[in-house]
Amino acid sequence: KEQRMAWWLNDRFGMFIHWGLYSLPARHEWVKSNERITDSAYQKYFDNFNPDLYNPREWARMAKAAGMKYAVLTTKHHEGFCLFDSKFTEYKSTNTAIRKDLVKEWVEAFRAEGLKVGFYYSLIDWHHPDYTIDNNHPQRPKNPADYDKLNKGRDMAKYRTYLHNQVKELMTNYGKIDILWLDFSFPGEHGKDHNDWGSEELLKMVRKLQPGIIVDDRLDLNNYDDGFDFVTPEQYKVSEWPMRNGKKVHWETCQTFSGSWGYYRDETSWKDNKQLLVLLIESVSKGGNLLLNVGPTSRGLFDYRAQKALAGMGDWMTVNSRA
Ligand code: FUL
Repeated sequence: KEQRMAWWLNDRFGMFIHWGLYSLPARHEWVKSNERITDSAYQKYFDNFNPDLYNPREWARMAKAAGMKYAVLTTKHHEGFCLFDSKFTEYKSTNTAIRKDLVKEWVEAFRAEGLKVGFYYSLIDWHHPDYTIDNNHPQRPKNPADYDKLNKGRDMAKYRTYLHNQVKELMTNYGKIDILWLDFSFPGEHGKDHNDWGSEELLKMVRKLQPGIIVDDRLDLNNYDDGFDFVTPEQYKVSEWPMRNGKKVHWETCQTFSGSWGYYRDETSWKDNKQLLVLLIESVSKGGNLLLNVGPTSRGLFDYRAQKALAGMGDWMTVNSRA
């Protein structure tokens, strides 16, 4: 394990990219759930998805210039839309106006700039008809007694097969993948845990197909031997070294420039250059990694505020990065 973690522990700084249909409404990647939007009302974002200015080589150059050494892209977020050409769904970028496997181009572009590549894949899926309605689903009922009624005809076992099939595609069709970022478990009433995802089996398959891959901790396998490679403190500064089962573990904090992960046009809470640098320096000096997020626009561009923030990191990294 320590061997497969070596590059990640050295590189320390990566780019997260949250991109999907939610970049069209441009007000949070959770918009479908937050506003309880129906599938038919959400359809317009699929119909209008056309990132004609998508140039992943440009994204990769900006990541590299910022001093980042690896990147993780949302191949599918909670909304269920796939940026890759999956055999198991029609809800994918190749069926939109752009007609492209966006993941394939992304992987090639980032590798070409010398960055390591990672896939984020959402275990949650608000589009799949077999995915059972739970406490964060857009169609969640006001009255808890209605869950059973709403879930009639939905079959989590079928969704599980779908999810395993898609992860298999991602682990098979794009060459060597350095990181897999699965997201996420929320055990409890009307929540989901490792049994719903088939986590143990899923992880076994991933490790077999990609022996060197590094996997996050959101599969609800915290108590398993080798159930994860690093933990993922989200949106807060880590003050003490994270522990699991009495042992120090590798960690990476993921953070946004403002509040949301998906492109949010009207958000005004952008961190300034000093805040971002402090985040990086504090994380690394405390033994962690920083995965800093960009939410590209629906046409495929990095917002000017993101570009400015990245350039500011780059100025500092140019003189302070060790490799
Ligand atoms: C969370 C997700 O629900 C957010 O949308 C985002 O992807 C973040 C990195 O993880 O759990």
